[in-house]
Amino acid sequence: MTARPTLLASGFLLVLAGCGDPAPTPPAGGPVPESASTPAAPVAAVEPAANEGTEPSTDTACAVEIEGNDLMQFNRDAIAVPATCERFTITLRHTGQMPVATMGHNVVITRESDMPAVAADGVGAGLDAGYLKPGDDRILAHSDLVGGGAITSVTFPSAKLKEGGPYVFFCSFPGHAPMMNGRIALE
Ligand SMILES: [Cu+2]
Repeated sequence: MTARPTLLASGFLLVLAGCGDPAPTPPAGGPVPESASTPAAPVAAVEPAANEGTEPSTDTACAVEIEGNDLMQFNRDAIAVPATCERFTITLRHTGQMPVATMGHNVVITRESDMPAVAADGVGAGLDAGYLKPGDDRILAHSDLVGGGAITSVTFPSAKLKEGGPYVFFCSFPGHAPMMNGRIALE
């Protein structure tokens, strides 16, 4: 965190230095057009600073990471989506070791009232369909189904949670939804 102001400051100093050089040396001719482009430099400096966060996406306000394990558990029972986020990303990390066919996990978002039926239809859809019925419009968003050691993510418009809730996230692998679920809501 403290590195950002420092980098920004040093970038700003470089910009200042860049502005100073071409001005006293007009005979060069060539550098003058380049100096005209220097006002864009502060903008460019902002972008790397924003991406500079090498921290996991969990640090971002419009994203969250959730873990699923070999004990059929998520490590969260609620997800708050800031209303200021146009889009929201859920990253699912399967921290277990069991294969997708025996302990697969996904993250599926539906109305709370739709969860049992969507999960039941998912069982019928089978493993190859990620235990989700194709074209099921009750599914607002869902990730891939992954096995131990894998990571996947799903990004969706936050507006999907605006009306008609309460909403839940759950895993649609057969038998997992009753244990692996939680509330998800705009706040
Ligand atoms: Cu699961």
